[in-house]
Amino acid sequence: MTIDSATLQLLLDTLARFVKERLRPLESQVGKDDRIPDHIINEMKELGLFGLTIPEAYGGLGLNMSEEVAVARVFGHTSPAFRSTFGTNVGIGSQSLVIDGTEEQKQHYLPKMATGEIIGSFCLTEPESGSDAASVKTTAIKQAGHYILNGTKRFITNAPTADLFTVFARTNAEEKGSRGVSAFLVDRNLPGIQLSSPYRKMGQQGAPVCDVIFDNVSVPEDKLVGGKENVGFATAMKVLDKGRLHISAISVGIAERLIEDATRYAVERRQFGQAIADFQLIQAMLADSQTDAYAAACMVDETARRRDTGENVAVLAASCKLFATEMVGRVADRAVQIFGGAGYVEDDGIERFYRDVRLFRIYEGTSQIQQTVIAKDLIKRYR
Ligand code: COS
Repeated sequence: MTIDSATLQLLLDTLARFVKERLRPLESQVGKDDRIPDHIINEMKELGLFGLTIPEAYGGLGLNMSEEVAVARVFGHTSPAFRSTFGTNVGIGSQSLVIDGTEEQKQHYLPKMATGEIIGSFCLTEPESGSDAASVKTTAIKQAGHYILNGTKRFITNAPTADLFTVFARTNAEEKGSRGVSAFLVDRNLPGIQLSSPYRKMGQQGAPVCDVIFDNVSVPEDKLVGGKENVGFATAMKVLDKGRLHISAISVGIAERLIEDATRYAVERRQFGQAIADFQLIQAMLADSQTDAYAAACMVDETARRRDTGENVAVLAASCKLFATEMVGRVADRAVQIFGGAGYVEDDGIERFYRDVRLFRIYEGTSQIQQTVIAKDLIKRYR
């Protein structure tokens, strides 16, 4: 859907107030406790955040890509763990279903995902299949109306709290590459599913990640996404195209937050008898950060707009993710530099953002994978 601009502005203002008044005061606590408080999760549910991108017909807000990136940017103004709480329902945990699910599958799961009653999670990565996503080894063997799943999925965001896993598994053992992979909707409570302990991570405390182990898990055949075997890899890629734009928008939001914090600090902090903001070497860091963030914002808005017109934006989304996530890494680094010693200790939270943003260059496709996607497309056009 497309909402009118006044309604969108109202939504963005409400969410900006929620971020400022409810989430920002909790950043340090969440960083220490590694947990988002339950009352905040309930407020997120009430605001409809779990259903932002789920179509209205299934109880969500049905935001289009331009609207989604605008919301993601607002959530970039606080710790990314808050966004991650509802992020899998909005993104990789629900979109396989939204994009390629059957009508029955959508009706069964999406309304509950939209309210946050069901948390979705995306199980693609494995111990031996990371960037080479087409090489998944988890198997799904058809047997009497069921698929028997065996394998391990690694570093799965929100798996500790998930009720539904979208699992990518090999249905064709003869085909080692992308053409033998299928997507399944796997309920958490099926026998044979085990979770590892949550990982202790460099950053993004409050966004739980663990491994999911499938040991002879019997999944009814009607849980095959779209009812079609061996097309799961394309589903995963379509989901990731969208996810990459979303992560790019968050990166823009975090860069804006860090520029705001660093500028305020530079204006207040005095050295050599004047505000450090008056030194041109500090100004250069602020100006470079502002320019970086603006460039990424333009890329994200333009790519989202083009996706909304129906254009295939796979390569543009890869460009956005490459630039925006590297950009926020540079901005976070400069923010630490401007804060100096105060940026290195935990009091002002700058070091926490520095650690948090590091993940953006890795998950949903590393910077090097984005470069590969972009270069492959470019070379194909000239060969
Ligand atoms: N949309 C739809 N289909 C796509 C697609 C996209 N964006 N990208 C690829 N495909 C299709 C291709 O058209 C091809 O289909 P055919 O076999 O019918 O021709 C198939 O998928 C295989 O594509 P390709 O040959 O490009 O696959 P590769 O094995 O070379 O891998 C990369 C492609 C490396 C880009 C992919 O494996 C990737 O994105 N890896 C990173 C994984 C990732 O992001 N992991 C994060 C986990 S989630 S946090």
